[in-house]
Amino acid sequence: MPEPSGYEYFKDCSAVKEQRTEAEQKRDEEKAWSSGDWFGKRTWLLLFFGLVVLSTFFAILSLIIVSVKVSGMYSEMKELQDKLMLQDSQFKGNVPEEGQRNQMAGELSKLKTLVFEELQKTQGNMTDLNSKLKLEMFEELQKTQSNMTDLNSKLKLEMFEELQKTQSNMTDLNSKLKLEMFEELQKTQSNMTDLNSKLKLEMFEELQKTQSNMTDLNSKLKLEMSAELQKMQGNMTNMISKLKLGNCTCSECPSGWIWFNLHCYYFTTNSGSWHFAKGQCNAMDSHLVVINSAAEQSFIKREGAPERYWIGLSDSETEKMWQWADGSDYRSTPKFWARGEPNNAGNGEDCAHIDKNGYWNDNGCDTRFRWICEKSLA
Ligand code: MMA
Ligand code: CA
Repeated sequence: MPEPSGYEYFKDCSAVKEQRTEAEQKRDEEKAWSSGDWFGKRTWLLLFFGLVVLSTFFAILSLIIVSVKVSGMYSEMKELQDKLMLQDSQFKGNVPEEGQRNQMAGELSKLKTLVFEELQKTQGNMTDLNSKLKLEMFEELQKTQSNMTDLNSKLKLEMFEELQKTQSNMTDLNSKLKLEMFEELQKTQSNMTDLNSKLKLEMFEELQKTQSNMTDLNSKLKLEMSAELQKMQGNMTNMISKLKLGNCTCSECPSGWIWFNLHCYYFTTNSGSWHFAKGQCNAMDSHLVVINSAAEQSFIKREGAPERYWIGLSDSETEKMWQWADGSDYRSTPKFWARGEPNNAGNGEDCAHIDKNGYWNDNGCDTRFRWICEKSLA
């Protein structure tokens, strides 16, 4: 015979279970109840009933306590009401009569009067106190004032003394300062004097140096100028020689002759008559000087004074008809006669000469004078 499968085995077990008896089931339940399990039905029932009994007990207890308390309170209330009623009746019984009220009003007015009097007294006292206070304050003020005056006087005295001290100190200081300043000034003055002397010395030395330098410079300058002049003279000589025309020396005067404005003048040192002089000049290819301008007159005056010299002017042909030696027109040339000349003194003065003062005079033609010859370079 084959072995049954697992399923079939389990099927068989269920079947066995279904087959259990009711008696067996009852027995199991009883077992459960009696086995002491806390979660059994019986225990729960017992607990429920216990609780019901306890609550009922407490409810009744509370009711009793509350009723006792309420009855107490009620009796208290009653007592209070009685008291109030009693007080009310007493009060109603104490309302004063009219007489009593008048008496009370009288007492009240007396009280008022008393209070008023007391107030007046207090006011009087206050006034007195005030006066006293005023007096005391006044006295105190007077004292304070007197103290202040004393203090002021003391302070003034102290200040005066202090000022006197300060003044004396200042005077001392001033004197000291003056002394110091005087000393300082003296020192400064002495220093200044020294400096001045030094400065003077230095300046003197400097001046001497400058002077010596100037002297040197002057000498140098003179030397240079002399050299320059010599050069210039040489150049002039060359230029003059270049200007020579034929036999005539146009820009150069012969030795002993003086050059002026393109003319040469010869001032003699020997003397002779006017006619002798005229002849001498002609012999030297010249004529007695003829003055044609103020410049020429100045030149003659300058070179001739203070000697007397014959000039080329005479009126020997016709009296008062003055004629120049070279034929120049006497009327058109400037005249430089001395004051009061020509005077033809002694009726015998027909020849003119330069007098000592440089101005012209007519004189006797035989008088012996130096003479001036003139020739043109042109
Ligand atoms: C006076 C004066 C001239 C005159 C000379 C003659 C000195 O001057 O009268 O006019 O020509 O004498 O010597
Ligand atoms: Ca004269």
